[in-house]
Amino acid sequence: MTDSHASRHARASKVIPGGVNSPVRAFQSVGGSPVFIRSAKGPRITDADGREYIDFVCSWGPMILGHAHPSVIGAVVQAAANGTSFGACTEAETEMAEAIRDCVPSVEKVRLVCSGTEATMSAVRLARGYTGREKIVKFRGCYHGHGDSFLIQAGSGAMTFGNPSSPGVTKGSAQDTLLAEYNDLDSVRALFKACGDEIAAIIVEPVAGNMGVLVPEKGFLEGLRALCDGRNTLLIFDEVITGFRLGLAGAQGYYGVKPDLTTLGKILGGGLPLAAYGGRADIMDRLSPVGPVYQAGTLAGNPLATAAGLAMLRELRKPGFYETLHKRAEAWEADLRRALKNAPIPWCINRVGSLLTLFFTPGPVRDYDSALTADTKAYGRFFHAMLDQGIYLAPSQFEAAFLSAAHDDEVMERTAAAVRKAVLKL
Ligand code: HOZ
Repeated sequence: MTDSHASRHARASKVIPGGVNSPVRAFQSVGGSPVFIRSAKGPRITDADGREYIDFVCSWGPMILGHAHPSVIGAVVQAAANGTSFGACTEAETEMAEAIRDCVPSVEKVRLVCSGTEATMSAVRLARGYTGREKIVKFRGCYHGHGDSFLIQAGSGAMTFGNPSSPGVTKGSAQDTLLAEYNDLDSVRALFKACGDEIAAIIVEPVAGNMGVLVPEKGFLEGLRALCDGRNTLLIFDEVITGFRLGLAGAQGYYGVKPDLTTLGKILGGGLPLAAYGGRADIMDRLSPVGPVYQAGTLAGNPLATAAGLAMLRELRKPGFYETLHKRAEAWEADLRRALKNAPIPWCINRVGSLLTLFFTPGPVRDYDSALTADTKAYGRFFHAMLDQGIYLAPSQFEAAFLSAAHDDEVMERTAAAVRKAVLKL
């Protein structure tokens, strides 16, 4: 099994840097060769050798219904038969924008784009255009895609590979990104004290999902809101992960804090490339062609992606969807805690809704520095012990595990049994 993946990876590496189209797919921090996937259905993925795994990566979040859900696939097939791209307006885009406005409390108007990175880059440009200011505040360990402004002390792959700040980002970009500590309002207050009238926006993952899952402490998000209010600084919630994951209203509904702008992606496109940024109408109307801030895209609002996303949202809007998913996630955490009881090394679990990270450190993990105390070597051993038993986890300590509605009792029992055995390899 490993040999064939190794040879596929060797072949890929001759033509693709590192053999991967996104660094988080490489197994560099856990060792071994990345698994090449052939197909997926429900909670399972099948590799190129025909071996099945229970999947807790779920394409890094989008597959909240499980893979190849019939409603989503049906919608894509039907849309494809009508043409794959027009570069012109469709009614489905309006339907999608209305659905987002109806679900997400802060959104009055919304623009569809193709990726989370595009959404965050565009939201920051808009915030700068709206406020006439240049600096943004981001939190160490938060990841907002690979736009220049965000690759400074970034989480996810940047953190996994130990290069949280990327070469290629100009000094100009770097100096306009101010760094604060997640869950530490004083660190934000200090930045406002130093240069508050230059700050266009604070951007934050309301639940950090890219240094592992970190829970916002009581008052943190409310405090950010209060700091922005009355200062001509916009609050941007990057809900690319949490949007439609913690509920239809995302983290802003879950915690009851309304940002000025919100970025969405992942679940929004049902597994196809669709993302969005939206917010107050007076801000969004600064966008071209109404206002002067430019942003565009040939494939923005693509008919296949929009059809997939609309089909996904129809399923999520069915009564009881999130209650059921969150109950299952509670049981998942309880299972894990039981299975890890006799682990020979310290661990802790952070979970919000169906997002969870098991950290190999005593914890609590509440910011970037405490996340970095995790034993990444132990995670690597755990990861491989699980993979050997047919459970596919993120190949990095600093990522979230995602649960889908397709993860049923049988799958959860198999997972708990695998954890009990993996613990012996720690
Ligand atoms: N947010 C995802 C990982 N934390 C991004 C996936 C990717 O970079 O490929």
